[in-house]
Amino acid sequence: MQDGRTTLSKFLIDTLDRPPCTDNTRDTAGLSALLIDVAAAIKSISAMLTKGALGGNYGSAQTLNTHGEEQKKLDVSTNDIFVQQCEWDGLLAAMVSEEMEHVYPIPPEYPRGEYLLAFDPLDGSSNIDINGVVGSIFSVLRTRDPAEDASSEAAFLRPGCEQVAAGYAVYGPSTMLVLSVGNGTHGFTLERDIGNFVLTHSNIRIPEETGEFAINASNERFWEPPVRRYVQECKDGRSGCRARDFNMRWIASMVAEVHRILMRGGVFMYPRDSKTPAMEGRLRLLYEANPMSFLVEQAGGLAITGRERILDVAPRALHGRVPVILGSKNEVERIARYHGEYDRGEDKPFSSPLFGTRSLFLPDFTA
Ligand code: AFP
Repeated sequence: MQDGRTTLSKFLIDTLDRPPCTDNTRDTAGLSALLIDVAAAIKSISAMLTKGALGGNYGSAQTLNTHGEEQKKLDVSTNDIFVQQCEWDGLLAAMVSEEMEHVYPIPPEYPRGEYLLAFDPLDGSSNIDINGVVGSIFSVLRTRDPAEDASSEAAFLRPGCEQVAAGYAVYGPSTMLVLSVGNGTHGFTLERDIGNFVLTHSNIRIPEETGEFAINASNERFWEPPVRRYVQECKDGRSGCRARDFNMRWIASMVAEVHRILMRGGVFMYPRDSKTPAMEGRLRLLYEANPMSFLVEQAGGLAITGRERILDVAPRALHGRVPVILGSKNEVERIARYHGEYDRGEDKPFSSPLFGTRSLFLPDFTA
């Protein structure tokens, strides 16, 4: 498949609807059609966003979502676009969205399919009124068996490793769709003049090394020690134990942060913090952490909560949250190691009334 010439439809036909995929016990043609409907929703949202303030969509919807957060007008209208674009085609059994409290079963007037779609229709919506980068995130599961009540919460409460597809749209200077169906992570750029997504970034790979990290530093006093240790070492730069300088970013849009990491490496952290102890983390598992972790792992990166692989986490609620640390393999492994050392009490600086550092000899001893 050639960057710059392969459209999304051709990519999906070549990837899903021809051997070896069609050798699978279950047909994947429906998945291609579903992803094309999701892409159509993304094109509609992209067209709406480019109108900016002229579209009359800025500002608050004067409503709260299921999490008690104020909804922007675009949160509601982008959610409606996803629902209207995907509910009718007989491919879905149900949907879950950040903007809807309960599972949205496919209405009886439409045929039901075998897939489940979970999505955040507009991620980073606090950036809308400042014309910042925003995105949409989606995750696709298959119902386990036709007899399952797909409109139940239980149908969605599956670990992220069971996803059959995941992706995001990033609405930046260009609109891109980045997706995986389990054979690598691939990027498509919207060719507005013809309305096609064209393959421009095939087989994205995240560099294993990086000198860039992203975290909301205003929460520093609430972080756990292993996170504070890692960030402090990055800030110490070449004068500290890492012996090299780092750079920091924070865009307040997970899609923009993850896209940067897929393009040039880096680490994104929204760790557990004591700011709201009852919350496991800030980001939602089903339609933010899981799809992003799927894409990152398919691109050679890692995605953890700090103590376990995100894709192994068993969801307990539709809108449950998790800590998220993802990106370049070597840095995420280091952060995981710091959490392990902290949990085992091994990260305390060595102190003893009798001996120097970890050796028996005091530091000023020279042989
Ligand atoms: P909004 O969609 O409410 O703007 O939240 C965006 C987000 O879920 C994620 O995309 C960002 O990384 C994170 O929240 C930003 O959180 P802070 O507002 O605490 O920086």
